[in-house]
Amino acid sequence: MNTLNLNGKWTLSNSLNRKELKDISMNIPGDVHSALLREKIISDPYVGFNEKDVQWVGKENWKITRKFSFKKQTGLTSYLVLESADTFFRIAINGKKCADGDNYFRTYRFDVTKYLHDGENSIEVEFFSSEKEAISRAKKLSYEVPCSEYDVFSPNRNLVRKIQCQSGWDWGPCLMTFGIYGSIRLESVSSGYIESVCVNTMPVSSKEISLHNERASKKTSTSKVSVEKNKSTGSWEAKISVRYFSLKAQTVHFIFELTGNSSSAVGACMKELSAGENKFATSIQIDNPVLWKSADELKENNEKENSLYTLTVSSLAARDNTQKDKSNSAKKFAEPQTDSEMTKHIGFRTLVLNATKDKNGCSLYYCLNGRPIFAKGANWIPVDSLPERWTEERYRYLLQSAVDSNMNSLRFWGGGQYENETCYNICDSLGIIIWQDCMFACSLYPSNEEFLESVEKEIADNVYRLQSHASLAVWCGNNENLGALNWYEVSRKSRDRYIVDYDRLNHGTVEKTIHLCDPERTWWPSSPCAGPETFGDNWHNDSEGDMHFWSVWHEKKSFEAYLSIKPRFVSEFGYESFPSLEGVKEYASSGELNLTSPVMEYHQRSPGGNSIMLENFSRYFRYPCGTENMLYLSQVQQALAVKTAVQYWRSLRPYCMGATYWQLNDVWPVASWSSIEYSGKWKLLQYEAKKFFAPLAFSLIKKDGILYAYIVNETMRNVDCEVTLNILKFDGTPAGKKITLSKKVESDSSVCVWKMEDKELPVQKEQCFIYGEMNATSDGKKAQTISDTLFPSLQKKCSLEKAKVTTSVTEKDGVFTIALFTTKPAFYTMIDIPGVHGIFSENMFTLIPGEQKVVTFTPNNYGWGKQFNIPQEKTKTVKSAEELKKLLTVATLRDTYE
Ligand code: BMA
Repeated sequence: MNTLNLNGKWTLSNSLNRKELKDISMNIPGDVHSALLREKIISDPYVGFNEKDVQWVGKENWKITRKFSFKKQTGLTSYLVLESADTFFRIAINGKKCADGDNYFRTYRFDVTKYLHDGENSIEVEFFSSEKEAISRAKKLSYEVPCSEYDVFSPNRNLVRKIQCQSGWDWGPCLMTFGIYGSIRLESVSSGYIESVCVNTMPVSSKEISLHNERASKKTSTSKVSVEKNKSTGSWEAKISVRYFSLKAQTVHFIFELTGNSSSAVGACMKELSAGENKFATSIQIDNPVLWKSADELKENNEKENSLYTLTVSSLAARDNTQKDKSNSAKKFAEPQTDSEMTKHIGFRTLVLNATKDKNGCSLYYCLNGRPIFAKGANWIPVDSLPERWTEERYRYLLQSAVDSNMNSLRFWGGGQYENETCYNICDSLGIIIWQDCMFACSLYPSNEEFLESVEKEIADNVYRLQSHASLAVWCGNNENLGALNWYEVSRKSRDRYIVDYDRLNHGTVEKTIHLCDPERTWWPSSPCAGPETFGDNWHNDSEGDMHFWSVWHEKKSFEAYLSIKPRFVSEFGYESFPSLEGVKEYASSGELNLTSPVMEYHQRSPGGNSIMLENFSRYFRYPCGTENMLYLSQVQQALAVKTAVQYWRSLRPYCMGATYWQLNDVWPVASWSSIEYSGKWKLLQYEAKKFFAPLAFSLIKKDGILYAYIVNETMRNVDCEVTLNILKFDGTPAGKKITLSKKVESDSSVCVWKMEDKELPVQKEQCFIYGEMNATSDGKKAQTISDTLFPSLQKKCSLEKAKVTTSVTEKDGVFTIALFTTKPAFYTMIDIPGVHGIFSENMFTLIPGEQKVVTFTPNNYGWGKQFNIPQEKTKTVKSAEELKKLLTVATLRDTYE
């Protein structure tokens, strides 16, 4: 195959009669807004109210062109391959229209042989406004099909197959982008091309395999396959399914090579093919493969990444049909010439999302290599509203941050996209288990023939593309579309009509196509839902399936509401915070740094969001003074909210087996539920997650007037734990006797090691706090020390004492060690080095007088300046400990009020 990459510099123009809109340089991969921003034709949509001023861009049509030289060879067929073209486009080569498309999520392949000539060629891609197309489609509907709409939005986004959140969301701007975000290339072949390679791995000896297959044939919605827990030996099979598009009836030789972890296997076969699409399957066995591991398991083994196996499938065109050398050796094949090739990086594992009916309802949990896994993670949204900024570096940073905070899974949410290869490759290597929604969110969708046909192709394209990724555990139909049936008057009145639409799309098209293309992977109908064949929104049902628990935040209930449910798997819940001051300054100028200023309210898209945060300050805390204290406290509050939920739900394992909070990242600088700011800076929640998601976790929980200490051990070893509980007064002196206890905690279990009614406390609950420490040893070796702090009463009722916190800083090999000392107990202590990018080993901790706290800070290059338009001077680098100490700031709860 000859490949000519057409990515690179293109020229952008627009038919408006404005000089500055002609001959603009545009990057592919890239988007129109980014090109206009680079040329200063539009102002930065992330700053102030600029988003409003750039809305015109999405209402126009745009054209990109470039020239390329091409060597035309007789006998070769040339395809134009197009990934992630956004969304309505028409292509002309050498002035002749040759292709068009209308679905961003598809991968297109057009035969353009007859349009190409030897020498210089020109190509032009014209993009048409998705917004206008959506409006025109809405007019043609015979009845209304509503969708959720936000403060700044583009209407009828549900009628076009474009990233849904680009039309505006409750955390994101409305930027209706155009462009090509993947690759655009010419592929020329003589015999045909490999359309897809799908791989399923399974242990050869497993008795359960029949169940695996049974599932596929019965098309039930959940899988029952399991292998012996942690089995790592024996033969495994990689079952390989190939789709090959043959240009003519012919014999084609295929070679399969699997290499990795110092083992390899080769296979070959000869196929008599007919013209058009051909499918066949084969398998390769490998002895004792190194199994694919979750992020937790990798850490436990002191490994950074999974070692994946590389599978290469090549097609060699036979010279004529008489050649019938059926030998298994590729070398014997006369003058083999690779015509097309596809490489996949695979991991040997079984991975399913199990739903099992039990006396309480229906459980839901991941099962990896036979071991049930508690899903600890967050929801993933696109990396940026401007697609040109989807750099590999940012994927790596965000996904590594998830793992560094002890997450083992992520949910790729349905309002975003089926992510690019880079993203899944990183998840494969880091051991992040992926829950993949199909791209439908918070809406009703049409079910006319044209729409369903387009969806069917979109699903097939993506399932074939992604199926071989080891990290991919489940295909889920959509996000909250069952809920959306109850959101609109029209659908409440005519539920039957909309349920039929839902069923046609979700089951008749999405599920059916997934079962055809990837029969062995778990299918889950919707998030949230109670399970297969159910059509309720599952909003407040904690007994079966997955749940989106939004009573805290959207229904404004207190954090205690998290303790009022016993969920099976929570795939969404969350609480907002503001970014740090430097994050806020990305959009608000110095005169606007007040939480109710117009800009601050503009960069808050959840209705009444700022008021919810402010109101809850007074629910739990003494009211903070000044903007900076409020920003800090909002992050403390967010971290405490999510911590309250996760600690309790993890304590319920194995009844509850998942806590995936909303949301990991931000697409622009904004107040939101994210735990990582747009710039990449970790909010306090991201730090707190590292503790509450730790495989071995120690938590102090307060529920209905009773105080508990729990240990959750999700490591693969039994652990001996020594727990010390200090009940201290706010001056730091003991309020009672130290409590010590020891307990052996088995692998994959949760145990309550201590409980006490708050009225049994030695002093009134407002006069003390509990500081607990757990020392764990495993196989006689000290594993770690973990601490937690609990206020038996509301923080605002406690008379905290002012603490003087002092610090000392040292530096070694670019890593800074910060030691902190305090005169009085200091709570939710946050250290920060404004303007310097990097990650602390810990943040938001309790300081106890007489105890030194040591934290490290590792600077990184991620964030401002490098990939974005934001001026370079905003990024500081620190070289010495003295320099860092000067910049270091410390915030504590007591400092937020007078
Ligand atoms: C969920 C998501 C998103 C939304 C979030 C916060 O239910 O599915 O649509 O952004 O809540 O409201």
